[in-house]
Amino acid sequence: MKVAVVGATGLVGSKMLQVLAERNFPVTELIPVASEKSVGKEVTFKGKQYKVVTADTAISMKPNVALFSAGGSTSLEWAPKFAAAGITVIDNSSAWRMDPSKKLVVPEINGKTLTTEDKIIANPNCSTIQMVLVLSPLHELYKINRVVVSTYQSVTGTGVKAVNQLMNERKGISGEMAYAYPIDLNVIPQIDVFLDNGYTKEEMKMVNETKKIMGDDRIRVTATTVRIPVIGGHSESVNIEFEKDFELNEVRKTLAATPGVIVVDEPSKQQYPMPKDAHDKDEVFVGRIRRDETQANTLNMWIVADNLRKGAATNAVQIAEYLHAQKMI
Ligand code: 2RA
Repeated sequence: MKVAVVGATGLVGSKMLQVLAERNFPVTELIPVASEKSVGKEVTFKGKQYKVVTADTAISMKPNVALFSAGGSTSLEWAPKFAAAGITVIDNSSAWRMDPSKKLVVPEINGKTLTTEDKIIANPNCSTIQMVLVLSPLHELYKINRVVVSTYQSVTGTGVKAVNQLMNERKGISGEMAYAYPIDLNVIPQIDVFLDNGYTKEEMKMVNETKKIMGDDRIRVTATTVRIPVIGGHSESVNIEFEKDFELNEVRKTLAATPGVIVVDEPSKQQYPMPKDAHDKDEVFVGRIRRDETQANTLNMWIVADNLRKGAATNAVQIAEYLHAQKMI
């Protein structure tokens, strides 16, 4: 497989290279793509150096698949050009996610809906992926009516500039700010821009993407998304109201048997998921599983995952793996 990674020098792009190598995706030629100012720089993949090229050059090299993580405007401009050249695009930006003609894919949930017609495939938002992976098997059993989620999101979701802001603040160095406020020793209840309804774009991604991935518009989701001074991953406090009642043991067993999900839930031993432990892992961790005692058929849980892995690079590579296994690329 010839594989292009568009945005290869960014946080998610570099993680894509790492995940492709770790999972032994059959890359015969890597084509790293980045903005003009990075062209000519080299990236290392499996011990070999590859020169960064422009998107135009990448198209002329005819990769089988292109993993995009270079922001929405690059995707809007370039994904259709790659697709028109017959190259399947897996896009990590929000540009195509809610386009009714594009699939929004978490392979474990709706990978099977993909066909060779899908030339631009959207990778969901990080905070949505880790939540739906846990919600999906429970929805099948008990049918979800409503989800109330609050997130505690890593600065890595914003990018290198935000990681630098946090580290500089820790060292007392003043530098470029990714956020309007200090992030160290602080919590910022705003991720992305505010919309007319008073919610942020990140919050509405969780609402809308959940319905699309799970294929059920009746699931009601309300979200509060918050940035915290952490780098290991995103954490989520999730309250789920089901139509049917559940047994806690069955919930735990179901989640423990769900591919990609690890249950860490032993309160007596102070065992629960934390971003420090989820960092650089591909799995989604769930714990603090307990009944909401204030109303019927309602569950509380705590979900943690490395947003650069299952929340971005790993999910994108898993889509590519699925397409390759099905001989669609
Ligand atoms: C964030 N959801 O954490 C974004 C990244 N896609 O800011």
